[in-house]
Amino acid sequence: MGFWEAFLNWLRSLFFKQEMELSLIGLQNAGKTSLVNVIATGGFSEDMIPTVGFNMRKVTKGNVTIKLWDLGGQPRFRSMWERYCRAVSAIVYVVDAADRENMAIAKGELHDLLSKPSLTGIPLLVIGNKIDKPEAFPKQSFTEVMGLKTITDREVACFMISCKNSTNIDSVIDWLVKHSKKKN
Ligand SMILES: Nc1nc2c(ncn2[C@@H]2O[C@H](COP(=O)(O)OP(=O)(O)O)[C@@H](O)[C@H]2O)c(=O)[nH]1
Ligand SMILES: [Mg+2]
Repeated sequence: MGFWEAFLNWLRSLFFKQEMELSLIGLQNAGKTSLVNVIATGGFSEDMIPTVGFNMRKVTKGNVTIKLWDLGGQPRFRSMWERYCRAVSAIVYVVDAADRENMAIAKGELHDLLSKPSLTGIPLLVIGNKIDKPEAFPKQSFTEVMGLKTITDREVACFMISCKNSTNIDSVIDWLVKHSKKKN
């Protein structure tokens, strides 16, 4: 095992010791499942949460619970956003940074979600994924297109990553560790 992989594994082990519940959301195909796989590298258990018409999964490993679902095209289910995000330590929003066609939809869904009063103040991590693709937006344009500067009611971080190449996964895990409640 190289130094880099050993370092990532150390970060992963720190992360799964945290007591934490996260919401991991984004449009279909953004890379949410890939991100869970690259963070957890197996050893997690996965449950479907039976909610009619609403594809919601819950992944658990150690003390960490990740609630995952696909946003977009389901206005009927917006009333459930609050139920699934309230009281989480952080909201992680994944975007395909190379999918320029759907970026406006991704932006709209994010800003609708953040307008829910009960979610005010929950730290937000926005992830631009698939930066291995040549057409991916660079960070500055991504930040602008997603309107991240206009979000002022909470802490916002943004990382550009590639799940495929494991680029910047360490930054993501490090941010998550810093935003979990420490176990005493
Ligand atoms: N090129 C590239 N493809 C990716 C990356 N991450 C995910 N994908 C691909 O994008 C597709 C959707 O990924 P998935 O994790 O299923 O998205 P989800 O619907 O948000 O869970 C799959 O074909 C993945 O292999 C990445 O960093 N780079
Ligand atoms: Mg998925």
